[in-house]
Amino acid sequence: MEIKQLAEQFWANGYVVIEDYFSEEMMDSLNDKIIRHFGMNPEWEHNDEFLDKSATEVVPWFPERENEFAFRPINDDPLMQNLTKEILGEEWNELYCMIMFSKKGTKGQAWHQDCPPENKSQFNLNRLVYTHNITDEIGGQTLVVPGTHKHGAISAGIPDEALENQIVLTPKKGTVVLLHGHCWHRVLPIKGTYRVSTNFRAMPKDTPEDITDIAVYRNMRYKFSTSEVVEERI
Ligand SMILES: O=C(O)CCC(=O)C(=O)O
Ligand SMILES: [Fe+2]
Repeated sequence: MEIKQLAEQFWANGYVVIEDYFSEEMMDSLNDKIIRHFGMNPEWEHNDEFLDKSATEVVPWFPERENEFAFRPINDDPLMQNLTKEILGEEWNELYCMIMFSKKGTKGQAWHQDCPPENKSQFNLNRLVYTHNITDEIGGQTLVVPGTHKHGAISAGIPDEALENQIVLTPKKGTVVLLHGHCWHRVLPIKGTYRVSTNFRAMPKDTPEDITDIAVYRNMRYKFSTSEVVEERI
């Protein structure tokens, strides 16, 4: 599909999916790297209050902060570059590369927005790549509510209940998902041995580097840098 049409879909729905994009070989070798880093039972990074209250159980890794640049070809790929430019404008900026690992039997992630939605022109763009198949057996499907990047703060309520109009994405190895940080999204519980996603976050120009410091959940706003609940919502 044309870059312009993909960008139109992104702005209509708050996300766009490109299936079968990256090669099996590239995905297998990056997935091996990810598993070598995490093993099958990595320590939690977040404190217990966050893990319980947010109903979110993931362990992040920022490989480029440790001089591991093996994931760069994802960012440097021509479609990723051209589509990012079409969506964000000529002068977009990279934010960081973040890999998220979920262990077997964990909750995934509750509904959230990655950053506060009050300023519509400032947001993070998730550029997600899946290095293994997500399946109904493994769990860990990504849920989105189309169009909600235009709806302001996510409705307050139970963190992980089913929402009206939710769509289930079941990305396969090599699939790319571009997802607006204000679009309401979550990850279903993990039943298989593990689940990972790789995210090269980007942002429009004039967006602060700490744009993702506060995330919005249905029961709170949470500030990662100080590990505090900055707003109770229910
Ligand atoms: O891993 C995913 O599918 C989505 C993770 C997520 O919440 C994000 O990229 O902000
Ligand atoms: Fe997110």
